[in-house]
Amino acid sequence: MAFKRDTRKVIIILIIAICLVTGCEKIPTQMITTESIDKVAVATISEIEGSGLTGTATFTEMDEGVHVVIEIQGATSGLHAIHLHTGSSCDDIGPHWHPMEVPAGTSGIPVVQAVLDTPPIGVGEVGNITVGEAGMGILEFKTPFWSLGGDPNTDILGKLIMIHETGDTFLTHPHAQPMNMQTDINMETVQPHFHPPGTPAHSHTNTQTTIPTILPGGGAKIGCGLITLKE
Ligand SMILES: [Cu+2]
Repeated sequence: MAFKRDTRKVIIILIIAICLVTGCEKIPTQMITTESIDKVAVATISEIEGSGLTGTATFTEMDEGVHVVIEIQGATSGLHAIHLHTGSSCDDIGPHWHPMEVPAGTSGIPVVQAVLDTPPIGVGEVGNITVGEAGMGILEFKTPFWSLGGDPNTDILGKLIMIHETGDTFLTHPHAQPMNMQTDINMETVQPHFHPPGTPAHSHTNTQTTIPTILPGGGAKIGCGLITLKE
């Protein structure tokens, strides 16, 4: 009998302990589920014409804008321009996304550098990503100029994220005009350089035959991904 009573005591203590533990677990679970969950969009970036580039982009909507992480692999080291295009798929890229109708020839800065007081040249002019020797690059920033499903002038859902073979100057809008290789090779030096007094006259023509590290528009397109809401 004494043994049975002891066993009962142990069982009751066990039940109380389990209830206590379960109860403790329930409190934080309920707190988490009542918190608002961030809206997240993603894009899987695939190569264009055998470039070998792959990557992912994640866009998390927060109170003050969208937090962005873009990761690419298999690219040449150096700068690569990133834009948002308006096409329906990576087979139908379309022009740069410029909902604000920025007048052609406007100077400015890309989205990565822009803050509320200093808006970007266009909401589709994202910025340059830096790729290291291993062919990998990460660009992380937060912007108040984008939303996930908000105002059409800020909504990045359904846009195409485009990676280019060189960096972009982001100096004038628009950059979307097509450039053939001959134009690229013979184009003027695109990075402004300082002329101290007494500098002898010299040509600004870029005569190099390799692809420059930075071009207006970023040269050929090498990677593309469609931005969609994460389920
Ligand atoms: Cu582009």
